[in-house]
Amino acid sequence: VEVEETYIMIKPDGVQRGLVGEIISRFEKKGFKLTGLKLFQCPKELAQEHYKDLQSKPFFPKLIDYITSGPVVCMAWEGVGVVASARKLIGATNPLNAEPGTIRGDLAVQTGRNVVHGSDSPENGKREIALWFKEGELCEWAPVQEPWLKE
Ligand code: DAT
Ligand code: MG
Repeated sequence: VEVEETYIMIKPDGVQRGLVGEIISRFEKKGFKLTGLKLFQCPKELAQEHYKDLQSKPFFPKLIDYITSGPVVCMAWEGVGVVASARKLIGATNPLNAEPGTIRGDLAVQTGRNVVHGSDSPENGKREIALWFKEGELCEWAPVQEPWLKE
């Protein structure tokens, strides 16, 4: 498994419900490296581009309304196997099917209010980080804990 990047986003319900710290801390505690972070009001066009694979779905308009209904927290995280690991920490798309211990399993009940997004492949991780962050908004840095996380 390689060092990867993933795009994690706390959706407007997560921000409104005061879950920002709780959600960020789960990725921090796991041992991944935060390389980008901002609070952001997403324009409709960006939401549509982000979810373009779902364009033809009946729920697409509602999804775009939801994602643009308030500020989101945009994050880039880096680490060994971070893409799949973050998806596990997040849990199933429908929070009612998400295992306890996962973010959606612990903190959400409906698919249309599932509090957090995570990229589904390393390619999409790169694509989404490039979509949501401008150059200069990402930081390359060496956490002091690194030798205690990697053999
Ligand atoms: P995930 O967010 O787990 O990667 P996805 O990429 O299939 O799931 O869908 C993106 C978002 O679209 C999802 O978080 C919530 C919404 N969505 C997906 N399937 C839905 C459905 N059947 N009804 C309503 N909203 C749905
Ligand atoms: Mg997805």
